[in-house]
Amino acid sequence: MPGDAYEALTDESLPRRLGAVPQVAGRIGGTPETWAVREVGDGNLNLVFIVTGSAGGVVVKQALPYVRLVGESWPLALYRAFFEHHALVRQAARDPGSVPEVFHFDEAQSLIAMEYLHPHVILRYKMIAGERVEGLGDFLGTHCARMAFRGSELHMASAEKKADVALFAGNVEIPAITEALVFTDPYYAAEMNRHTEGLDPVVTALREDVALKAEVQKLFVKFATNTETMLHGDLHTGSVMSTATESRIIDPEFAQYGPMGFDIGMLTANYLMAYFSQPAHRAEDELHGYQEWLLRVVMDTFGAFDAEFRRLWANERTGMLYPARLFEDQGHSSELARDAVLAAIWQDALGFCGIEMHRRILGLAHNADFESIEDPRARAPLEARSLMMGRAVVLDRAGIGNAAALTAMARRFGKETFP
Ligand code: SR1
Ligand code: MG
Repeated sequence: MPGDAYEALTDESLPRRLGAVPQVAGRIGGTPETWAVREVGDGNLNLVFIVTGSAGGVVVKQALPYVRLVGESWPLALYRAFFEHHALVRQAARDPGSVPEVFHFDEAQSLIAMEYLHPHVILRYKMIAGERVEGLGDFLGTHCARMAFRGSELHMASAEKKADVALFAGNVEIPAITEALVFTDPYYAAEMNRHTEGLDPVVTALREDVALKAEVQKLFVKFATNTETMLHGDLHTGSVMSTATESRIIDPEFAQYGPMGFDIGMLTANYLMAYFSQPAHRAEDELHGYQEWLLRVVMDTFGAFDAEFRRLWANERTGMLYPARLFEDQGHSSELARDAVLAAIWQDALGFCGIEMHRRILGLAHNADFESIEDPRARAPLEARSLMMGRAVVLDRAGIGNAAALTAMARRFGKETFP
């Protein structure tokens, strides 16, 4: 029924609608009346159904015309599914196998039917449960490097990249959420903010810190104006699904062109928040080992990013930026230039990392790592460490030379008590 008026799916209407789509119905198997339909969406925005039948299953994601977390009082454009679909197509091309396969996209219904990842679990829940994922940092770092490099004019033909920037520039309402909830609201007493009781002194200190606010605004300028590459735009541990040995990236509806350091920086913040939340989730005998594994993931992610970016620089530098005709063709090494590009990405990543470590504690959208700690007296001191390290990362990032220094900082802040 392409082109028909949007209707939010229900357990009853879904089989009717998707039963008529052969490439979806065939994956599920049997007749639509026999399908098992479960709505499992636990994110902030959308409906997500798992539909299973005799042959297997699919996941059906549908945008709602409002922010699910808040309700109908906050309307939100349905067109985000269009951009999510385009982002999934680009992610699959730029890093094959990294995202679920798309079987069907219905623009009028803002609906994407895609591969049912199982037994994958949202990475954030695995981290809360203390589970390890083999190869996690390698996969995510490599993915971030491929997306950063292959979506930029280091690699893409300029006309193609500019057309893509123009296309994604239409995704207005979704970046506006990040612009408000990430870069602005946490730094003043905005209406939708909330924070754990007991954190007031730390929150006040951050909001009174003019140097911090100025630095955050500098990073906001980059986010709002720099179109280096296509971003996932919301790459946190809730946007990764893993088994013990394999991971995939999901949910790129916040896709936009932006700075290369954004995704890896946001992801790192979520690793670090998992790290800081651990004392509430692990018994003493497991705590240290698991926290060290999380810091190893930080190291592996940046190690893999760096290695893959260098490999792509050597082998896939086909765009207009830093062309071989200015360097290698003249008998000149481009290594110095490459290292400066990598250093700039690292610095941006640190800045975005620090901001994400604030907004998940001060803003509207919190994360389960801390939210699942029921006792606010246990939660507040752990959140305070994240807030204070986030501040130090933003303000002192020029002096943080590498991932080892960042993880050493996490160990230090993990021992601190803040009022
Ligand atoms: C109103 S949406 C809040 C958050 O949920 C999404 O996952 C993004 O992280 C957004 O900032
Ligand atoms: Mg999401």
